[in-house]
Amino acid sequence: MSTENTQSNEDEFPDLPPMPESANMRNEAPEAIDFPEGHKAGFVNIVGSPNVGKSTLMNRLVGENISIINSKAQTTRHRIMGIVNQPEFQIVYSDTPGVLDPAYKLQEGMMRFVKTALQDADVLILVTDIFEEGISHEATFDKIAKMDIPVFILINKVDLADQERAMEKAEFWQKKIPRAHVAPISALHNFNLENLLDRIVEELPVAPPFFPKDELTDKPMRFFVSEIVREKILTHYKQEIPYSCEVVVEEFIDEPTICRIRAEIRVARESQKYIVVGAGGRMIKRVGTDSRKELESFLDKKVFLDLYVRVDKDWRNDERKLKRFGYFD
Ligand SMILES: Nc1nc2c(ncn2[C@@H]2O[C@H](COP(=O)(O)OP(=O)(O)OP(=O)(O)O)[C@@H](O)[C@H]2O)c(=O)[nH]1
Ligand SMILES: [Mg+2]
Repeated sequence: MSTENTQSNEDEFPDLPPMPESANMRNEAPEAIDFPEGHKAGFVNIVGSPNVGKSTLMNRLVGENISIINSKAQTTRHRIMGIVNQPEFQIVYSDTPGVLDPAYKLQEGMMRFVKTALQDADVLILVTDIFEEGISHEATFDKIAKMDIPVFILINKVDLADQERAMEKAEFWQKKIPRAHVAPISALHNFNLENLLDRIVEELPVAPPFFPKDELTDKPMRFFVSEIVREKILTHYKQEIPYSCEVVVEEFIDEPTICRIRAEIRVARESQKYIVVGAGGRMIKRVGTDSRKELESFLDKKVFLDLYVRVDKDWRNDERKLKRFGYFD
């Protein structure tokens, strides 16, 4: 995606701060793209508590595995866009990190993504599940309740509840925001998602596309590579380890028949490095093998993965490092 802004009035307003990323994208109406009269387009942003199934839902709606999914909370750390293109509309979904009160700088960065997603949404999807009791994060909910854009409240994981509980939840949420479209769904089992697309398209504003019509996401290949490795870390380690790791792709060489990748797992402390490596390097080897297999299927070619573990002291609280990892502007 080009970041050049051809309509810039930089000369007139030389001191203006740079646009936030999402606002910038909105100025970028790609003029070369053909679209019919009455074309609809908009940002459909998905928010909700950790672990309720936001990423599972976005992947279903887009039809591709864009966001990593895991049974541990706080899997998603970034705002990740998944784009659905049809000749007559373009839906730009955004998956976001689960809403929480930040306890360290990394989480502050994560919550900034949620904040922007609440600001630039044309349509909002609030995901909850049948286990969430009441309203977990009042401040965020109050903001959503006051917004004057269409809101969908999707009660996920109804495959794990009886109908009565699902109905109770639906009534609870409908009372909280009477104008919202409330629906029980199962993102995992693709239940009750058929009509959702049509209803979302109905709510989209008439607008030109924001992205070229063949784009699927706003993120580069390296991002998905690091996310695949991070997902394996979430799967293989317990407790605080996944939350203390960041994956940095240091080298990505895409050759015709093989992809050569060098990635570093950054941990916050020396003791975590020992756990991640494991006795005789067993654990890191497992993570490497699983990552390589998935990368091969994702990239559709052979992958050579060189995986290192490095201590990057207290990176989670270091704003300069977090900037480099893409959590702050
Ligand atoms: N039974 C059931 N499990 C689901 C459903 N949707 C998601 N899950 C599971 O719930 C867990 C969390 O799913 P995610 O999609 O990662 O949830 P999330 O809201 O994106 O989580 P964070 O990124 O951590 O905030 C995973 O184990 C999913 O397989 C569903 O409809 N039914
Ligand atoms: Mg997620």
